[in-house]
Amino acid sequence: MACLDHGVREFVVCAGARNAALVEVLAQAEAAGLAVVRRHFEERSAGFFALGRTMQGSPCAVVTTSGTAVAELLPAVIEARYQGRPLVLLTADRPARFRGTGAPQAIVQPGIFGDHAASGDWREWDGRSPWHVNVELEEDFTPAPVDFSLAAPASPRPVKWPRLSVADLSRWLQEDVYRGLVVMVGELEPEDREDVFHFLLTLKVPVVAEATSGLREALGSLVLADADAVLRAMPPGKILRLGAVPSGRFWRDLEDLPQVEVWNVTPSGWPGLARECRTLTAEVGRVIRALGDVEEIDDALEHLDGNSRRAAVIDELLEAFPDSEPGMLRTLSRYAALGTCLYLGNSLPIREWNQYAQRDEPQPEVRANRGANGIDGQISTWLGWTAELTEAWCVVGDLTAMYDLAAPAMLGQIEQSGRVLVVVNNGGGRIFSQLPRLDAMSDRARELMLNPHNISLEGWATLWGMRYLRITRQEDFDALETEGPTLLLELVPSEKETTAFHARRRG
Ligand SMILES: Cc1ncc(C[n+]2csc(CCOP(=O)(O)OP(=O)(O)O)c2C)c(N)n1
Repeated sequence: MACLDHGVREFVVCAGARNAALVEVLAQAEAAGLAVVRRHFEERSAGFFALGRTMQGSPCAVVTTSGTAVAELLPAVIEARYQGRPLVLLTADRPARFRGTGAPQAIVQPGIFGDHAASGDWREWDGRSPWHVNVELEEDFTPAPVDFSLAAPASPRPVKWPRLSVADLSRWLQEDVYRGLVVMVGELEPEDREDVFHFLLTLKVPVVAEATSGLREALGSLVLADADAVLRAMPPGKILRLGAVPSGRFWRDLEDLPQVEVWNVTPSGWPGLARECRTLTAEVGRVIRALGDVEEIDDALEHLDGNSRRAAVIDELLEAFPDSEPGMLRTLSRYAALGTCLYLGNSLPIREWNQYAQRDEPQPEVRANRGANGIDGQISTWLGWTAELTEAWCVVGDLTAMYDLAAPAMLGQIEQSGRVLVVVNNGGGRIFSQLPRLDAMSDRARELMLNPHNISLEGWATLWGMRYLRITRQEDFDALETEGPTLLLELVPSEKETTAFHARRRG
Protein backbone atom coordinates (compact mmCIF):
# COMPACT_ATOMS: atom_id res chain seq x y z
CA MET A 1 0.00 0.00 0.00
CA ALA A 2 2.89 2.35 0.80
CA CYS A 3 4.25 1.73 -2.70
CA LEU A 4 0.92 2.64 -4.26
CA ASP A 5 0.71 5.75 -2.11
CA HIS A 6 4.13 6.90 -3.31
CA GLY A 7 3.35 6.65 -6.97
CA VAL A 8 4.75 3.17 -7.59
CA ARG A 9 2.31 1.53 -9.99
CA GLU A 10 4.50 -0.96 -11.81
CA PHE A 11 5.89 -4.14 -10.32
CA VAL A 12 8.05 -7.03 -11.45
CA VAL A 13 7.45 -10.04 -9.25
CA CYS A 14 9.97 -12.82 -8.64
CA ALA A 15 8.06 -15.25 -6.49
CA GLY A 16 9.10 -17.46 -3.61
CA ALA A 17 7.31 -18.76 -0.53
CA ARG A 18 8.48 -15.82 1.55
CA ASN A 19 6.90 -13.12 -0.63
CA ALA A 20 3.70 -15.06 -1.45
CA ALA A 21 1.62 -12.65 0.66
CA LEU A 22 3.00 -9.69 -1.34
CA VAL A 23 2.28 -11.51 -4.59
CA GLU A 24 -1.34 -12.01 -3.55
CA VAL A 25 -1.77 -8.32 -2.70
CA LEU A 26 -0.24 -7.28 -6.02
CA ALA A 27 -2.45 -9.65 -7.98
CA GLN A 28 -5.45 -8.02 -6.31
CA ALA A 29 -4.10 -4.53 -6.96
CA GLU A 30 -3.73 -5.47 -10.61
CA ALA A 31 -7.29 -6.77 -10.73
CA ALA A 32 -8.45 -3.48 -9.18
CA GLY A 33 -6.66 -1.57 -11.95
CA LEU A 34 -4.20 -0.03 -9.49
CA ALA A 35 -1.03 -1.74 -10.65
CA VAL A 36 0.72 -3.26 -13.64
CA VAL A 37 2.37 -6.53 -12.63
CA ARG A 38 4.79 -8.69 -14.59
CA ARG A 39 6.67 -11.79 -13.48
CA HIS A 40 10.13 -13.23 -13.91
CA PHE A 41 11.95 -16.16 -12.33
CA GLU A 42 15.42 -14.58 -12.43
CA GLU A 43 15.96 -11.66 -10.11
CA ARG A 44 19.03 -10.15 -11.78
CA SER A 45 17.17 -9.92 -15.06
CA ALA A 46 14.00 -8.70 -13.31
CA GLY A 47 15.98 -5.95 -11.58
CA PHE A 48 17.30 -4.67 -14.89
CA PHE A 49 13.88 -4.99 -16.51
CA ALA A 50 12.46 -2.82 -13.71
CA LEU A 51 15.32 -0.37 -14.23
CA GLY A 52 14.32 -0.19 -17.89
CA ARG A 53 10.73 0.59 -16.87
CA THR A 54 11.95 3.56 -14.81
CA MET A 55 13.46 5.02 -17.99
CA GLN A 56 9.88 5.86 -18.95
CA GLY A 57 9.89 8.37 -16.12
CA SER A 58 7.90 6.56 -13.41
CA PRO A 59 9.11 4.39 -10.56
CA CYS A 60 9.02 0.61 -10.83
CA ALA A 61 9.38 -1.93 -8.03
CA VAL A 62 10.94 -5.36 -8.18
CA VAL A 63 9.54 -7.75 -5.59
CA THR A 64 11.65 -10.65 -4.36
CA THR A 65 11.63 -13.44 -1.86
CA SER A 66 14.35 -13.61 0.83
CA GLY A 67 17.99 -14.72 0.66
CA THR A 68 20.22 -14.61 -2.41
CA ALA A 69 17.20 -13.50 -4.46
CA VAL A 70 17.75 -10.08 -2.89
CA ALA A 71 21.47 -10.09 -3.62
CA GLU A 72 20.77 -10.70 -7.33
CA LEU A 73 19.35 -7.16 -7.53
CA LEU A 74 22.62 -5.44 -6.66
CA PRO A 75 23.87 -4.81 -10.23
CA ALA A 76 20.59 -3.17 -11.27
CA VAL A 77 20.51 -1.13 -8.06
CA ILE A 78 24.03 0.14 -8.73
CA GLU A 79 23.11 1.07 -12.29
CA ALA A 80 19.98 2.85 -11.07
CA ARG A 81 22.00 4.74 -8.46
CA TYR A 82 24.46 6.06 -11.04
CA GLN A 83 21.76 6.88 -13.58
CA GLY A 84 19.48 8.43 -10.97
CA ARG A 85 16.42 6.21 -11.53
CA PRO A 86 13.53 5.50 -9.14
CA LEU A 87 14.02 1.74 -8.81
CA VAL A 88 12.22 0.35 -5.77
CA LEU A 89 13.35 -2.90 -4.13
CA LEU A 90 10.57 -4.59 -2.24
CA THR A 91 12.27 -7.55 -0.59
CA ALA A 92 10.55 -10.09 1.63
CA ASP A 93 12.58 -11.18 4.65
CA ARG A 94 12.29 -13.66 7.45
CA PRO A 95 11.60 -12.12 10.86
CA ALA A 96 14.66 -10.44 12.43
CA ARG A 97 15.21 -13.24 14.97
CA PHE A 98 16.44 -15.51 12.12
CA ARG A 99 19.31 -13.19 11.14
CA GLY A 100 22.77 -14.56 11.89
CA THR A 101 21.45 -18.06 12.67
CA GLY A 102 22.12 -19.76 9.35
CA ALA A 103 18.42 -20.68 9.11
CA PRO A 104 17.29 -21.40 5.52
CA GLN A 105 17.04 -18.37 3.23
CA ALA A 106 17.88 -16.00 6.07
CA ILE A 107 20.65 -13.49 5.31
CA VAL A 108 21.25 -9.92 6.47
CA GLN A 109 19.01 -7.99 4.10
CA PRO A 110 18.67 -4.53 5.69
CA GLY A 111 21.41 -2.34 4.21
CA ILE A 112 22.49 -5.05 1.75
CA PHE A 113 22.70 -2.51 -1.09
CA GLY A 114 25.03 -0.24 0.90
CA ASP A 115 24.87 3.38 -0.19
CA HIS A 116 23.42 2.38 -3.56
CA ALA A 117 19.88 2.39 -2.16
CA ALA A 118 18.29 4.44 0.60
CA SER A 119 15.58 3.21 2.96
CA GLY A 120 13.55 4.34 5.94
CA ASP A 121 10.69 6.85 6.05
CA TRP A 122 9.07 7.01 2.59
CA ARG A 123 8.76 10.79 2.96
CA GLU A 124 12.56 11.01 2.75
CA TRP A 125 12.69 9.41 -0.72
CA ASP A 126 13.78 11.84 -3.46
CA GLY A 127 11.89 9.87 -6.13
CA ARG A 128 14.93 9.77 -8.43
CA SER A 129 17.18 7.11 -6.91
CA PRO A 130 16.84 3.53 -5.62
CA TRP A 131 14.70 2.89 -2.54
CA HIS A 132 14.79 -0.30 -0.49
CA VAL A 133 11.80 -1.61 1.45
CA ASN A 134 12.57 -4.78 3.40
CA VAL A 135 9.45 -6.46 4.73
CA GLU A 136 9.66 -9.07 7.45
CA LEU A 137 7.00 -11.72 6.98
CA GLU A 138 5.97 -14.96 8.64
CA GLU A 139 5.56 -17.65 6.03
CA ASP A 140 2.00 -18.44 7.07
CA PHE A 141 -0.60 -16.18 5.61
CA THR A 142 -4.25 -16.50 4.69
CA PRO A 143 -5.16 -14.99 1.34
CA ALA A 144 -7.96 -12.47 1.94
CA PRO A 145 -9.52 -9.67 -0.08
CA VAL A 146 -7.56 -6.42 0.29
CA ASP A 147 -9.43 -3.14 0.76
CA PHE A 148 -7.80 -0.65 -1.62
CA SER A 149 -10.31 2.11 -0.91
CA LEU A 150 -7.70 3.96 1.17
CA ALA A 151 -5.03 3.83 -1.57
CA ALA A 152 -4.09 7.28 -2.76
CA PRO A 153 -5.17 8.07 -6.33
CA ALA A 154 -2.43 7.58 -8.93
CA SER A 155 -0.35 10.74 -8.86
CA PRO A 156 2.98 11.78 -10.34
CA ARG A 157 6.00 10.72 -8.31
CA PRO A 158 7.22 13.31 -5.82
CA VAL A 159 10.68 14.09 -7.22
CA LYS A 160 12.90 16.31 -5.08
CA TRP A 161 15.72 18.42 -6.60
CA PRO A 162 18.35 20.66 -5.01
CA ARG A 163 17.68 24.42 -5.29
CA LEU A 164 18.72 25.71 -8.72
CA SER A 165 20.99 28.70 -9.34
CA VAL A 166 22.38 29.24 -12.83
CA ALA A 167 24.14 32.58 -12.27
CA ASP A 168 27.68 31.11 -12.15
CA LEU A 169 27.12 28.94 -15.19
CA SER A 170 25.62 31.84 -17.12
CA ARG A 171 28.66 34.05 -16.40
CA TRP A 172 31.12 31.27 -17.22
CA LEU A 173 29.46 30.59 -20.58
CA GLN A 174 29.96 34.14 -21.78
CA GLU A 175 33.45 34.78 -20.38
CA ASP A 176 36.75 34.03 -22.19
CA VAL A 177 34.96 32.80 -25.30
CA TYR A 178 38.25 33.05 -27.20
CA ARG A 179 39.45 29.93 -25.30
CA GLY A 180 36.94 27.84 -27.25
CA LEU A 181 33.83 26.18 -25.87
CA VAL A 182 32.80 22.66 -26.87
CA VAL A 183 29.55 21.09 -25.66
CA MET A 184 29.49 17.35 -24.97
CA VAL A 185 25.96 15.94 -24.88
CA GLY A 186 25.38 12.57 -23.23
CA GLU A 187 22.05 10.83 -22.70
CA LEU A 188 19.17 13.28 -22.40
CA GLU A 189 15.65 12.74 -21.15
CA PRO A 190 13.13 13.18 -23.99
CA GLU A 191 11.57 16.26 -22.39
CA ASP A 192 14.96 18.05 -22.35
CA ARG A 193 15.86 17.44 -25.97
CA GLU A 194 14.03 20.36 -27.58
CA ASP A 195 15.55 22.95 -25.20
CA VAL A 196 19.05 21.57 -25.73
CA PHE A 197 18.60 21.56 -29.50
CA HIS A 198 17.66 25.26 -29.71
CA PHE A 199 20.29 26.23 -27.14
CA LEU A 200 23.04 24.61 -29.23
CA LEU A 201 21.78 26.06 -32.49
CA THR A 202 22.01 29.50 -30.89
CA LEU A 203 25.49 28.99 -29.39
CA LYS A 204 26.82 27.62 -32.71
CA VAL A 205 29.70 25.93 -30.86
CA PRO A 206 31.15 22.53 -31.85
CA VAL A 207 29.20 19.69 -30.30
CA VAL A 208 30.07 16.11 -29.41
CA ALA A 209 26.65 14.50 -29.52
CA GLU A 210 26.32 10.93 -28.30
CA ALA A 211 23.65 8.79 -29.95
CA THR A 212 21.87 8.70 -26.59
CA SER A 213 21.42 12.47 -26.69
CA GLY A 214 18.86 11.89 -29.45
CA LEU A 215 20.37 14.93 -31.23
CA ARG A 216 23.34 13.33 -32.96
CA GLU A 217 21.69 13.46 -36.38
CA ALA A 218 19.57 16.58 -35.89
CA LEU A 219 22.45 18.94 -35.06
CA GLY A 220 23.99 18.41 -38.48
CA SER A 221 27.16 20.37 -39.20
CA LEU A 222 27.67 21.40 -35.55
CA VAL A 223 28.49 17.81 -34.64
CA LEU A 224 32.23 17.14 -34.70
CA ALA A 225 33.26 14.25 -36.94
CA ASP A 226 36.05 12.11 -35.51
CA ALA A 227 35.65 14.13 -32.33
CA ASP A 228 38.08 12.22 -30.11
CA ALA A 229 41.00 12.77 -32.49
CA VAL A 230 40.13 16.41 -33.22
CA LEU A 231 39.78 17.36 -29.56
CA ARG A 232 42.87 15.48 -28.48
CA ALA A 233 44.89 17.32 -31.14
CA MET A 234 43.55 20.70 -29.97
CA PRO A 235 41.79 20.61 -26.58
CA PRO A 236 39.31 23.45 -26.10
CA GLY A 237 39.58 25.78 -23.12
CA LYS A 238 36.08 25.01 -21.86
CA ILE A 239 33.76 21.99 -21.92
CA LEU A 240 30.07 22.10 -21.07
CA ARG A 241 28.65 18.63 -20.56
CA LEU A 242 24.88 18.17 -20.74
CA GLY A 243 23.13 14.98 -19.59
CA ALA A 244 24.73 11.67 -18.67
CA VAL A 245 28.47 10.97 -18.67
CA PRO A 246 29.71 10.73 -22.28
CA SER A 247 31.15 7.42 -23.51
CA GLY A 248 33.75 8.92 -25.87
CA ARG A 249 37.48 8.74 -25.36
CA PHE A 250 37.97 12.49 -25.00
CA TRP A 251 35.86 12.56 -21.84
CA ARG A 252 38.41 10.23 -20.23
CA ASP A 253 41.29 12.28 -21.65
CA LEU A 254 39.95 15.26 -19.68
CA GLU A 255 41.25 13.66 -16.48
CA ASP A 256 44.74 14.59 -17.66
CA LEU A 257 43.86 18.02 -19.06
CA PRO A 258 43.36 20.16 -15.94
CA GLN A 259 43.67 23.35 -17.99
CA VAL A 260 40.32 22.54 -19.67
CA GLU A 261 37.51 23.92 -17.51
CA VAL A 262 34.50 21.61 -17.22
CA TRP A 263 30.91 22.36 -16.22
CA ASN A 264 28.39 19.52 -15.88
CA VAL A 265 24.64 19.91 -16.07
CA THR A 266 23.14 16.55 -15.25
CA PRO A 267 20.14 15.14 -13.41
CA SER A 268 22.24 12.33 -11.93
CA GLY A 269 24.51 14.83 -10.17
CA TRP A 270 27.66 12.78 -10.90
CA PRO A 271 30.59 14.84 -12.19
CA GLY A 272 31.87 11.79 -14.12
CA LEU A 273 35.47 12.98 -13.65
CA ALA A 274 37.81 12.56 -10.71
CA ARG A 275 39.38 15.98 -11.35
CA GLU A 276 38.14 19.45 -10.55
CA CYS A 277 34.95 20.49 -12.34
CA ARG A 278 31.65 22.16 -11.50
CA THR A 279 28.29 20.42 -11.49
CA LEU A 280 24.65 21.45 -11.49
CA THR A 281 22.31 18.66 -10.39
CA ALA A 282 19.11 19.39 -12.27
CA GLU A 283 16.97 18.53 -15.25
CA VAL A 284 18.90 19.79 -18.26
CA GLY A 285 15.91 21.50 -19.89
CA ARG A 286 15.12 23.41 -16.71
CA VAL A 287 18.68 24.77 -16.53
CA ILE A 288 18.58 25.90 -20.14
CA ARG A 289 15.26 27.65 -19.65
CA ALA A 290 16.66 29.32 -16.53
CA LEU A 291 19.63 30.60 -18.54
CA GLY A 292 17.16 32.52 -20.68
CA ASP A 293 18.30 34.11 -23.94
CA VAL A 294 21.90 33.25 -24.72
CA GLU A 295 24.17 34.78 -27.35
CA GLU A 296 26.09 33.11 -30.13
CA ILE A 297 29.53 31.96 -28.97
CA ASP A 298 30.81 30.34 -32.16
CA ASP A 299 33.73 28.07 -32.94
CA ALA A 300 36.66 30.15 -31.63
CA LEU A 301 39.31 27.47 -32.20
CA GLU A 302 37.90 26.44 -35.60
CA HIS A 303 37.36 22.85 -34.57
CA LEU A 304 34.70 22.56 -37.24
CA ASP A 305 37.00 23.52 -40.09
CA GLY A 306 37.47 20.48 -42.30
CA ASN A 307 34.60 18.73 -40.54
CA SER A 308 32.85 17.49 -43.68
CA ARG A 309 36.17 16.26 -45.11
CA ARG A 310 36.80 14.23 -41.95
CA ALA A 311 33.30 12.76 -42.17
CA ALA A 312 33.87 11.91 -45.83
CA VAL A 313 37.12 10.09 -45.04
CA ILE A 314 35.23 7.86 -42.59
CA ASP A 315 32.40 7.33 -45.10
CA GLU A 316 34.89 6.22 -47.73
CA LEU A 317 36.47 3.72 -45.35
CA LEU A 318 33.06 2.30 -44.48
CA GLU A 319 32.35 1.82 -48.16
CA ALA A 320 35.76 0.27 -48.77
CA PHE A 321 35.16 -2.32 -46.03
CA PRO A 322 31.40 -2.95 -46.12
CA ASP A 323 31.56 -6.28 -44.27
CA SER A 324 33.73 -4.93 -41.45
CA GLU A 325 32.03 -4.40 -38.08
CA PRO A 326 31.81 -0.60 -38.59
CA GLY A 327 30.61 -1.13 -42.18
CA MET A 328 27.89 -3.52 -41.06
CA LEU A 329 26.82 -1.16 -38.27
CA ARG A 330 26.50 1.70 -40.76
CA THR A 331 24.05 -0.37 -42.83
CA LEU A 332 22.25 -1.60 -39.74
CA SER A 333 21.81 1.98 -38.55
CA ARG A 334 19.82 2.80 -41.71
CA TYR A 335 17.34 0.04 -40.86
CA ALA A 336 17.26 0.90 -37.17
CA ALA A 337 16.31 4.48 -38.01
CA LEU A 338 13.01 3.08 -39.29
CA GLY A 339 12.20 1.75 -35.81
CA THR A 340 10.77 3.79 -32.94
CA CYS A 341 13.65 3.46 -30.50
CA LEU A 342 17.09 1.97 -30.03
CA TYR A 343 18.98 0.56 -27.07
CA LEU A 344 22.78 0.44 -27.38
CA GLY A 345 24.76 -2.14 -25.44
CA ASN A 346 27.98 -1.23 -23.67
CA SER A 347 31.41 -2.16 -25.00
CA LEU A 348 31.83 -1.71 -28.77
CA PRO A 349 28.17 -1.25 -29.87
CA ILE A 350 27.69 2.15 -28.22
CA ARG A 351 31.14 3.38 -29.22
CA GLU A 352 30.92 2.19 -32.79
CA TRP A 353 27.39 3.55 -33.16
CA ASN A 354 28.52 6.98 -32.01
CA GLN A 355 31.29 6.97 -34.59
CA TYR A 356 29.87 5.14 -37.57
CA ALA A 357 26.06 5.16 -37.57
CA GLN A 358 24.26 7.11 -40.29
CA ARG A 359 23.58 10.82 -39.73
CA ASP A 360 20.90 11.52 -42.32
CA GLU A 361 17.78 10.29 -40.52
CA PRO A 362 16.84 11.32 -36.98
CA GLN A 363 17.16 8.63 -34.32
CA PRO A 364 15.84 10.51 -31.30
CA GLU A 365 14.92 7.73 -28.85
CA VAL A 366 18.19 6.09 -27.85
CA ARG A 367 19.08 4.65 -24.45
CA ALA A 368 21.97 2.83 -22.82
CA ASN A 369 23.10 1.83 -19.33
CA ARG A 370 25.98 4.23 -18.81
CA GLY A 371 25.75 4.49 -15.02
CA ALA A 372 28.30 1.81 -14.17
CA ASN A 373 28.93 0.70 -17.78
CA GLY A 374 28.31 -2.99 -17.10
CA ILE A 375 27.68 -5.50 -19.86
CA ASP A 376 25.18 -7.26 -17.57
CA GLY A 377 21.40 -6.92 -17.78
CA GLN A 378 21.48 -5.05 -21.10
CA ILE A 379 18.73 -6.97 -22.90
CA SER A 380 16.54 -6.96 -19.81
CA THR A 381 16.91 -3.18 -19.50
CA TRP A 382 15.94 -2.77 -23.16
CA LEU A 383 12.89 -5.00 -22.76
CA GLY A 384 11.82 -3.02 -19.70
CA TRP A 385 12.28 0.38 -21.33
CA THR A 386 10.40 -0.67 -24.47
CA ALA A 387 7.83 -3.03 -22.94
CA GLU A 388 4.94 -1.05 -24.42
CA LEU A 389 6.60 0.07 -27.67
CA THR A 390 6.49 -1.46 -31.13
CA GLU A 391 9.49 -1.60 -33.49
CA ALA A 392 12.01 -1.41 -30.66
CA TRP A 393 15.63 -2.12 -31.61
CA CYS A 394 18.59 -3.23 -29.51
CA VAL A 395 22.24 -3.77 -30.45
CA VAL A 396 24.56 -5.67 -28.09
CA GLY A 397 27.79 -7.68 -28.23
CA ASP A 398 27.90 -11.48 -28.08
CA LEU A 399 29.24 -11.80 -24.52
CA THR A 400 26.73 -9.18 -23.44
CA ALA A 401 23.93 -11.29 -24.93
CA MET A 402 25.21 -14.45 -23.32
CA TYR A 403 25.28 -12.64 -19.98
CA ASP A 404 21.53 -12.06 -20.13
CA LEU A 405 20.24 -15.33 -21.53
CA ALA A 406 17.12 -15.35 -19.36
CA ALA A 407 15.99 -11.89 -20.47
CA PRO A 408 13.65 -13.11 -23.26
CA ALA A 409 11.54 -14.90 -20.64
CA MET A 410 9.71 -11.55 -20.53
CA LEU A 411 8.79 -11.55 -24.22
CA GLY A 412 5.36 -13.11 -23.64
CA GLN A 413 4.40 -10.24 -21.31
CA ILE A 414 5.42 -7.29 -23.47
CA GLU A 415 4.89 -5.79 -26.93
CA GLN A 416 6.71 -7.89 -29.51
CA SER A 417 5.63 -6.35 -32.78
CA GLY A 418 8.58 -5.32 -34.94
CA ARG A 419 11.03 -5.94 -32.09
CA VAL A 420 14.59 -6.54 -33.31
CA LEU A 421 17.44 -7.76 -31.11
CA VAL A 422 20.77 -7.45 -32.88
CA VAL A 423 23.74 -9.35 -31.48
CA VAL A 424 27.06 -8.39 -33.03
CA ASN A 425 28.82 -11.73 -32.81
CA ASN A 426 32.52 -11.09 -33.28
CA GLY A 427 33.49 -14.20 -31.33
CA GLY A 428 34.24 -12.75 -27.88
CA GLY A 429 35.14 -9.56 -26.05
CA ARG A 430 36.59 -7.87 -29.10
CA ILE A 431 36.78 -4.50 -27.44
CA PHE A 432 39.89 -5.76 -25.71
CA SER A 433 41.65 -6.35 -29.03
CA GLN A 434 41.79 -2.54 -29.22
CA LEU A 435 43.71 -2.26 -25.96
CA PRO A 436 47.12 -0.80 -26.77
CA ARG A 437 48.65 -3.19 -24.23
CA LEU A 438 47.10 -6.35 -25.68
CA ASP A 439 49.77 -7.02 -28.30
CA ALA A 440 52.45 -7.04 -25.62
CA MET A 441 50.57 -9.64 -23.55
CA SER A 442 51.17 -13.40 -23.70
CA ASP A 443 48.97 -15.60 -25.91
CA ARG A 444 47.35 -17.15 -22.86
CA ALA A 445 46.67 -13.76 -21.29
CA ARG A 446 45.13 -12.57 -24.58
CA GLU A 447 42.87 -15.60 -24.64
CA LEU A 448 41.86 -14.96 -21.04
CA MET A 449 41.02 -11.37 -21.94
CA LEU A 450 39.03 -12.06 -25.11
CA ASN A 451 37.00 -15.16 -24.15
CA PRO A 452 37.08 -16.32 -27.78
CA HIS A 453 34.34 -18.69 -28.97
CA ASN A 454 32.59 -20.02 -32.07
CA ILE A 455 29.08 -20.05 -30.69
CA SER A 456 26.02 -19.49 -32.88
CA LEU A 457 22.98 -17.97 -31.19
CA GLU A 458 20.38 -19.76 -33.31
CA GLY A 459 19.56 -22.23 -30.54
CA TRP A 460 18.90 -19.37 -28.16
CA ALA A 461 16.37 -17.93 -30.60
CA THR A 462 14.63 -21.32 -30.73
CA LEU A 463 14.60 -21.59 -26.94
CA TRP A 464 12.61 -18.38 -26.53
CA GLY A 465 10.61 -18.53 -29.77
CA MET A 466 12.37 -15.65 -31.50
CA ARG A 467 12.60 -15.41 -35.28
CA TYR A 468 16.21 -15.71 -36.38
CA LEU A 469 18.37 -14.24 -39.14
CA ARG A 470 22.12 -14.52 -39.53
CA ILE A 471 23.92 -11.80 -41.48
CA THR A 472 27.53 -12.27 -42.53
CA ARG A 473 27.68 -10.02 -45.63
CA GLN A 474 25.99 -6.83 -46.81
CA GLU A 475 23.80 -8.80 -49.28
CA ASP A 476 22.26 -10.72 -46.38
CA PHE A 477 20.46 -7.55 -45.26
CA ASP A 478 18.04 -8.12 -48.17
CA ALA A 479 16.46 -10.94 -46.15
CA LEU A 480 15.77 -8.62 -43.18
CA GLU A 481 12.04 -8.60 -42.42
CA THR A 482 11.33 -6.52 -39.33
CA GLU A 483 7.56 -6.99 -39.30
CA GLY A 484 6.28 -9.72 -37.00
CA PRO A 485 7.27 -10.93 -33.54
CA THR A 486 10.74 -10.54 -32.05
CA LEU A 487 13.60 -11.12 -34.45
CA LEU A 488 17.06 -12.16 -33.28
CA LEU A 489 19.48 -10.79 -35.83
CA GLU A 490 22.93 -12.30 -35.42
CA LEU A 491 25.41 -10.06 -37.18
CA VAL A 492 28.75 -11.72 -37.90
CA PRO A 493 31.21 -9.20 -39.33
CA SER A 494 34.25 -10.19 -41.36
CA GLU A 495 37.26 -10.25 -39.05
CA LYS A 496 39.59 -9.63 -41.98
CA GLU A 497 37.74 -6.51 -43.10
CA THR A 498 37.41 -5.22 -39.55
CA THR A 499 41.15 -5.53 -39.02
CA ALA A 500 41.82 -3.83 -42.36
CA PHE A 501 39.35 -1.04 -41.55
CA HIS A 502 41.07 -0.23 -38.26
CA ALA A 503 44.55 -0.46 -39.80
CA ARG A 504 43.55 2.10 -42.46
CA ARG A 505 41.78 4.31 -39.95
CA ARG A 506 44.86 4.48 -37.77
CA GLY A 507 46.63 5.51 -40.98
C1 LIG B 1 29.41 -6.90 -15.64
C2 LIG B 1 30.65 -6.60 -16.40
N1 LIG B 1 31.65 -7.49 -16.43
C3 LIG B 1 32.77 -7.24 -17.13
C4 LIG B 1 32.91 -6.07 -17.82
C5 LIG B 1 34.19 -5.79 -18.58
N2 LIG B 1 33.92 -5.82 -20.03
C6 LIG B 1 33.78 -4.68 -20.74
S1 LIG B 1 33.53 -4.97 -22.33
C7 LIG B 1 33.61 -6.62 -22.13
C8 LIG B 1 33.50 -7.55 -23.31
C9 LIG B 1 32.20 -7.44 -23.99
O1 LIG B 1 32.12 -8.37 -25.02
P1 LIG B 1 30.96 -8.35 -26.07
O2 LIG B 1 29.66 -8.24 -25.40
O3 LIG B 1 31.14 -9.53 -26.97
O4 LIG B 1 31.17 -7.00 -26.86
P2 LIG B 1 32.38 -6.51 -27.81
O5 LIG B 1 33.66 -6.72 -27.09
O6 LIG B 1 32.30 -7.23 -29.07
O7 LIG B 1 32.09 -5.08 -27.95
C10 LIG B 1 33.83 -6.94 -20.80
C11 LIG B 1 33.93 -8.32 -20.29
C12 LIG B 1 31.84 -5.15 -17.75
N3 LIG B 1 31.86 -3.99 -18.40
N4 LIG B 1 30.72 -5.45 -17.07
